[in-house]
Amino acid sequence: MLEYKLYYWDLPFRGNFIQLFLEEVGAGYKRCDATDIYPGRSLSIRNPGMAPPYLYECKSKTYFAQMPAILMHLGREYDYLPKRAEPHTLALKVILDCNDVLMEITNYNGMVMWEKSNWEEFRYSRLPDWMAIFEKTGLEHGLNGDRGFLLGSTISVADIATAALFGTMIHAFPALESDLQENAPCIASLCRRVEARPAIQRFLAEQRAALGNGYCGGQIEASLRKMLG
Ligand SMILES: N[C@@H](CCC(=O)N[C@@H](CS)C(=O)NCC(=O)O)C(=O)O
Repeated sequence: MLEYKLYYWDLPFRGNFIQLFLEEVGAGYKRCDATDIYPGRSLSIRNPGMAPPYLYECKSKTYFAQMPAILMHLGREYDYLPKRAEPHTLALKVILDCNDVLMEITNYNGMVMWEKSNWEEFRYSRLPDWMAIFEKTGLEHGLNGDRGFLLGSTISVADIATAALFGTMIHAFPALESDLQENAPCIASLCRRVEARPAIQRFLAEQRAALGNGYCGGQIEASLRKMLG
């Protein structure tokens, strides 16, 4: 049964946060091209949003935009949010952190292309700090090298988001795998475990066969590839 339509580009970048989640919970969904809504219809849909991803929920006949809002909505629908107030708030904080990292790695949505000097500042200063933030969050909630989740003993939307962020990033740019391993070894292991969950593994195998190591597309992806040689 069709429960959701996800409008996004044929790229993993922000869309995979939602797609990994929909795969994990076995929701009936289809991915539609972002151009079905964006930019022409963006303002005329119910709950308009500025840019893809958009999630259409069939049962409520409504749309949701903004990746973090979409994931929080799905997390609530499928009981993938911690119950206690602190980890519940942290789940949102983790998703917002992920979105900040996406913004930073694309140099603010490709506003300016990367140059060696600012790329190295990002790669060897900001990115390791981000990785360490995720690692410390996990360690504070019982994550270790081969078990546990980011916010406790059960999987939550924060684990899906973390794998969508760093798993996708190191698949697209294998040179960054050692950065993650060095700065956040438990997060590296968490990403591997989330990516090995059966439905997610099936989906990623298909997606990666089709898209190779495509990431965010456009000139900014080319600029990232130039930096990573
Ligand atoms: N804050 C938004 C960002 C949306 C966004 O930047 N979407 C990109 C693709 S990942 C896009 O197509 N942007 C076109 C635009 O901003 O006009 C979210 O988290 O969903």
